[in-house]
Amino acid sequence: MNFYVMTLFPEMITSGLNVSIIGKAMEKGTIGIDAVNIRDFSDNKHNHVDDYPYGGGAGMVMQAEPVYRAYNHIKEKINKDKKTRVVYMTPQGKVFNQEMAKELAKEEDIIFLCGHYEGIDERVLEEIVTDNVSIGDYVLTGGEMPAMIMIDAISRLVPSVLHNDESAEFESFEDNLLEYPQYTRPVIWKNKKVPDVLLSGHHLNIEKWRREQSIKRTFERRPDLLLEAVKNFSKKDNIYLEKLKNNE
Ligand code: 6GU
Repeated sequence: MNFYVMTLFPEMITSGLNVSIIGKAMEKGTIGIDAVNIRDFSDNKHNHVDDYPYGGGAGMVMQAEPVYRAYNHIKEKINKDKKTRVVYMTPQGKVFNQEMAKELAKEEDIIFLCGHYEGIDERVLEEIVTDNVSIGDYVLTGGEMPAMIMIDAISRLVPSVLHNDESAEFESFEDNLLEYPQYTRPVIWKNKKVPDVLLSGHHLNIEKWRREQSIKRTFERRPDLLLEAVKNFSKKDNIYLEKLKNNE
């Protein structure tokens, strides 16, 4: 899978994603990340890519033409007869979540557009953008970190980016439940003991305990997720949730 990022700060993207699991996947060639500097496509001798907003107001607006040229440069490298998703990172977009990550992981190529200053000339957005995406209800100075977050979340769903034993199939949000707590050696740390059931070697009991811990965590920390989670609940799950609600 290939990610193309149109940005004024390409080194932010490449240095931020060149490590750990995503860095390994790039090394192996499982994923490719190409950060394209919009400034390289400026149409003036000063390499400016922004100008004052028509109608006045604070800040500068990124011009349409350099963005459009950067886009065409990328399109020339991609399979010509395929329509490619172009994701504009903006707080005015649909809020990114695991479901969207799964959907986008099916794509062969994705182009991200990162804005800075007060935004980008609306006309080029109308011309090229297929998806407006936000990463949450707060305002950032640019779309680079949001794009990196999306690339990370999408990449780990691409086959063979994760090892089998870190598989993304059974984990938080897959069934709208949070993960159960984890422990490793030593058995006692600061007078706190690892739960006995995890030392018992009784796999059915361990599975039951972990399932209940997931439900408990979600109930306590993200009750908003439970509305969806209960749709896949077993009879035992429901009985356990009732106990939690009754403070038993
Ligand atoms: Cl995608 N961009 C910016 N600039 N701020 C944001 C965002 C994106 N998502 C949340 N805040």
